[in-house]
Amino acid sequence: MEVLFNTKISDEHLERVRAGFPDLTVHRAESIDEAEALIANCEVLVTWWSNFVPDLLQAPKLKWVHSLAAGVDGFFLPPIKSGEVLLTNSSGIHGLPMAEHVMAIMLAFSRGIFRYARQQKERRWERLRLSELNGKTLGVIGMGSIGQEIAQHGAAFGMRVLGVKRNPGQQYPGVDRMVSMEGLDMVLKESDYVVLSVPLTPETDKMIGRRELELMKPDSILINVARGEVIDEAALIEALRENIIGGAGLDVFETEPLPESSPLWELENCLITPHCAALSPQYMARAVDLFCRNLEAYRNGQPMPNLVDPVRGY
Ligand code: OXD
Repeated sequence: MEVLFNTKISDEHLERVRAGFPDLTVHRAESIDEAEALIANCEVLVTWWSNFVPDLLQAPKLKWVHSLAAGVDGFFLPPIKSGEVLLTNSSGIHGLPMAEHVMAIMLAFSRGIFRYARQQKERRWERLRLSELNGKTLGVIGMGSIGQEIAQHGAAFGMRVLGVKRNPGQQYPGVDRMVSMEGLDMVLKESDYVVLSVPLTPETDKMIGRRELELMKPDSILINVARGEVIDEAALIEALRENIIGGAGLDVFETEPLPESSPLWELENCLITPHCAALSPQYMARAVDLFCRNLEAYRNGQPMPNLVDPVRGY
């Protein structure tokens, strides 16, 4: 059986896969041309959503695509939708760095850090009105493994945590109240910080528009570490300009890289990071371990822990 990693990956990480599965042939293709030259005999393709090339799905022996990212929007082409080619994701390894990233954004707003960074550039000594996260309400929209970690981090800072999930049957550590999508409006109204950690699906596409922004408190902060399309970006730009909400911390955008012409760059109440919330020096080691767990299950004919449901979309 042949496996193709279509990504930049170190020898050390590839060796981990080879050592665990010595009878496999494991290829590395750093460019699309290399991937196209190697895919014909491969049963498994490991890749990113950002550089995924749909043509590779036509490879005659391909049975399984593994995404190194958590979000798999963009992968739902006919062979995957029909279940002919299986799809797995890397959900489960993003929680810690992303929760720290969200905490950093919340603290940057509550403690004025990013405004102070601007003042420092201007050699300006001016005290800003600051606040505490302690006692504030954090609404986490999307309670998968990322949302759960964000909720626990928020709770550790003394925040009251509200969680929104499609099927909210379960209780999660640190969450004061779980609600279904029907409770979204209530969460938007009550939260001081709203964090989006949902997968992008037809249901979540533009789930935050003008109406939802108007429900939020005028000093609340909206944080998006999901996908840009979850927010109607034009409506958000307007809301930030009109101070309908207090600010936004955005790691993801409708178009990435965020075009230089985007008005978001200029807005004083907007903090921008370049889709990096999940980055960590441990990322690839964790991703390779997770892939190996799925590979083990695949080879033993057992259910793969990260199998994506092509109908549900995550
Ligand atoms: C992901 C991401 O989906 O980092 O993994 O955005």
